[in-house]
Amino acid sequence: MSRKILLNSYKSSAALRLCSTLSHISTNIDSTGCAVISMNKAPVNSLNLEMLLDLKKNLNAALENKCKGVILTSDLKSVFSGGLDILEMYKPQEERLKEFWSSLQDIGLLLYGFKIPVIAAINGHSPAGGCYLSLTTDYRIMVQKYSIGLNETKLGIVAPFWFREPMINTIGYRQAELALELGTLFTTEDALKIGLVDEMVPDKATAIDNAKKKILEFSVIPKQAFQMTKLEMRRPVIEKLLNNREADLNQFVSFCTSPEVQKSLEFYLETLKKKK
Ligand code: CO8
Repeated sequence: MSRKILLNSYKSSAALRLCSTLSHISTNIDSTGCAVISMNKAPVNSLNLEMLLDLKKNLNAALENKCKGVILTSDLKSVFSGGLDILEMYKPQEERLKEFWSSLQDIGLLLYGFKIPVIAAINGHSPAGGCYLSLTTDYRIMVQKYSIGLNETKLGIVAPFWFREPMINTIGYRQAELALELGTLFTTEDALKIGLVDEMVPDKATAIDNAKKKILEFSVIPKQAFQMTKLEMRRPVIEKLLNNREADLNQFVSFCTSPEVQKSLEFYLETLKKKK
């Protein structure tokens, strides 16, 4: 089967659907130029290597199609993303583990410095890597009654600096320190109170509608002014990661493959299974 992404300009038709036949991610570009990128990998949109590569392709396609902005959301009923696929980190094969982390770094760099506005329409639970994805966006709209946060410590693992620093930039140092140490998962209501999300809405349709309105609001700002401001605000994290990619990768691999971390991941996976 071929993995094809259509790359026509959205202006040539009222709406355009970009998808790859094997992909769990699809993009719909509406007639106003808003690209809705939807993750659809049951049961929890866990981010494995293939999912990260697909996400990168869809994000780049939105840029190539000269979209006004991107809305990142989920097609699943109650989960935005369950974060990194724990099975990528549990009993890993080293080469794949490296490729996996390197692809995550790519996504982090691409999204945090993305040239057009990105809005997260968080229509379900969003722990760990799911929360991180939303932290890289410009604006977060979350449906009520779900949970969000960097809960890595609860798994016995540590969020890298390029997860932590966007969290600090979003909710401030003290709140981030406490939340990271405790691995807090906030309800939508509490996330709104501390500024982890910008809006709380009753359902996904409202989240998408409001996200489109926000993109239109951004689109009246001259492009260069938007891009330079965003880049200047985010440059310290982006440059730190660019300058430390290799060290960060090596640190991740040695941490992840340590017996203590493997034991913690095994225990956490068992806990998830026992929930049923
Ligand atoms: N990876 C792989 N499998 C997962 C994950 C995941 N992240 N999350 C859930 N699953 C699996 C479950 O084990 C279960 O599998 P099975 O059907 O075989 O029993 C299936 O998905 C469904 O899970 P639930 O029944 O729990 O689904 P619910 O809809 O009830 O709940 C939740 C959805 C809220 C997302 C819940 O599954 C959950 O809390 N998952 C764990 C989320 C989490 O803690 N993720 C952290 C991943 S680590 C990360 O993202 C960042 C790490 C960065 C640093 C690394 C340094 C080493």
